[in-house]
Amino acid sequence: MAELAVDKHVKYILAVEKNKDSFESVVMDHLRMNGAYWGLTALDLLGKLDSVNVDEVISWILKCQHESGGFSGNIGHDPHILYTLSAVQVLALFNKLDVLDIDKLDITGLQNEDGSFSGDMWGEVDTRFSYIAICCLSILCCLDKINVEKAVSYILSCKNLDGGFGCTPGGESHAGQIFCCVGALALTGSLHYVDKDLLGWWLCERQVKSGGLNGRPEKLPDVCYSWWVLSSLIMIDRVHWIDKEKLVKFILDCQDVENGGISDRPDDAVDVYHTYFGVAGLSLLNYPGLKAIDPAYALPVDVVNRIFFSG
Ligand code: BD6
Ligand code: ZN
Repeated sequence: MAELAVDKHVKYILAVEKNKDSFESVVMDHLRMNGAYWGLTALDLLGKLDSVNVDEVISWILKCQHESGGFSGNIGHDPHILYTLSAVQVLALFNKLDVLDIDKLDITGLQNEDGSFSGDMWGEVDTRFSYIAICCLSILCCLDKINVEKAVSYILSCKNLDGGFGCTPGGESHAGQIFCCVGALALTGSLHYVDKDLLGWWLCERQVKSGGLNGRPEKLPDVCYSWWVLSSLIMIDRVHWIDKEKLVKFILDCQDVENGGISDRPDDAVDVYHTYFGVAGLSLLNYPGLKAIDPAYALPVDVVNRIFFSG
């Protein structure tokens, strides 16, 4: 079987970060905060975070913070909770959480009466935003700033008869949304509300013949679902229900072994998003030489331990 082309992937990630005129950089421009999280976390899992200029990254992140407290995807764009989590995660990677003014973040103000969360002041609701709020506040050790009980009960109202979760109550089950709901329940100590066998069954049915995982029935497999599905299976303790070896092979088959990077499926164009989720998936599968990643925080385990055990 092919091996993970570690050095090529490191080179690829560092090149995308530098080359702001590439097709990929232009397309991802408004998502740059997420791009920073994907690229930098992948580098850390690969053991190469030290090739990055920390001060440059931190000062750019702070320039993306708005008066309101939220972060935007890049300098000059509008703030949204989607980017606040990526900013907090990158600061955690570099052990720089102390540059944040927690009271200014204003995540509390995004919680609605029914316990749900809006993504910004315009109000769209999505269980992704519940996960993001809970994950940010948990990293910053201030979950008490929101109504956790109501947040949990809203997430449970998005649970479907097939065991999965959707975006809002009644919304179709989707692996990405399931990660958000299961992750939020894990971070609040509420996993006992999940029917683990029923959900585990739905999740392990996502594995197709090639070994890859899809995000919903009838869809093509995609490397990024290795993360959304596998992390959820680990959190509910049912990861032994999938064929791990075949999934490792599928992810490795999606590498560009010449120029580095990982694509959504074999022979497609690579991007940083799928490179990160491919590496993160392999980390969850205990691929040799990679740092371990925490399935609920989506951060390296040593980073999570540093947050909670060494102040
Ligand atoms: C997110 C998910 C969970 C928790 C917090 C989150 N914050 C933001 C997100 C979604 C975000 C992400 O994964 N951040 O780490 N996703 C994206 O930024 C992607 C970017 C993208 C666009 C086009 C091609 C490849 C990547 N995005 C906006 C998406 O819609 C991708 C698109 C895609 C990837 N592969 C096939 N299509 N889909 C996606 O992120 O699906 C996972 C998902 C969906 C809904 C809820 C949770 C996760
Ligand atoms: Zn994908």
